[in-house]
Amino acid sequence: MANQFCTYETAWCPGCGNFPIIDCLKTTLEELGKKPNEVLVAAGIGQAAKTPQYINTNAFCGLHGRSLPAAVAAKIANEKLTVIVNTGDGDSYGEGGNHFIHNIRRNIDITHFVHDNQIYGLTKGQASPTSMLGLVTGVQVDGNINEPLNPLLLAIAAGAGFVARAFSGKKEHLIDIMKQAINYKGYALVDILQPCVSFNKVNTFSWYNKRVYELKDDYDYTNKINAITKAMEFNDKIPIGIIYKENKPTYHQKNKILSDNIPLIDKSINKKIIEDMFQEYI
Ligand SMILES: Cc1ncc(C[n+]2csc(CCOP(=O)(O)OP(=O)(O)O)c2C)c(N)n1
Ligand code: SF4
Ligand SMILES: [Mg+2]
Repeated sequence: MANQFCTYETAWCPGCGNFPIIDCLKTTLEELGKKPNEVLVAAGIGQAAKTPQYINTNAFCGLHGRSLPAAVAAKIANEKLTVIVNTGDGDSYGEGGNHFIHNIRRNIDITHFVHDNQIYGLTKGQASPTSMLGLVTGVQVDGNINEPLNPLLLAIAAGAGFVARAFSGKKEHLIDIMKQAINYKGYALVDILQPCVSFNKVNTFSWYNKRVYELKDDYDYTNKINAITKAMEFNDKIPIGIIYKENKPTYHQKNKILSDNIPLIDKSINKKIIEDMFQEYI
């Protein structure tokens, strides 16, 4: 049976690491039994941020760095929607860095899949927040002079309840992590290592393949100190899997108006209160 999330022509380069991610996303949604109208895929601007245009769901592309505010607003308006952000490392951690930190604190029940190619792909190879020190590209000819950000460490420190890493070259594992992230009640971050075959000539499929290893069942992701140590492992070995998980109250559970399980869009409005308020300004 054809996947109801459909296949579209894309503007991505042949061999781009975005292809396995979108394939896995469609399989994940299908296998979770989601219907296209029950899902919103949101993004900002970038190569990864074109994802909403290539999948048959509700879609929103905002400004660069503004994927999370749009996604959060949609979830607050209609908690019945499965809200997924698919966007880049620059969009999430650079231009959107402020939103990243503060939406972790809110713990809204959305899923954040970061296509982390360690580069600004769309704009042809400038260093992103996760680019490695010294990375040379066509526009970064003397090498990146800034220390990379560790998004997993930052997310754990900011209080995220679900923090994971995956690799677009390991599809079965990625689908498993995507399912767990979407089913998690609260903000879930999955940093997905995604080669950009055109502009990042260092962090290639073979570079990641040599380094990534799957966390074993005996790894205790509920231990925050363990998780901090694991999150810092990004050298000759890179762990993939759930790095940290903890159940915490969601934004909807904490908020008096939203905690009754009635979506904001279905709540009745007392027009008299609004009319009286407008009268005060006339
Ligand atoms: C406020 C703002 N700054 C810069 C840009 C230019 N710009 C568009 S996409 C992009 C980089 C995107 O990188 P990333 O989010 O990592 O996505 P990728 O293309 O690598 O998938 C930049 C700098 C912009 N559109 N808006
Ligand atoms: S520039 Fe890089 S990230 Fe963008 S489509 Fe091409 S390979 Fe993919
Ligand atoms: Mg990028």
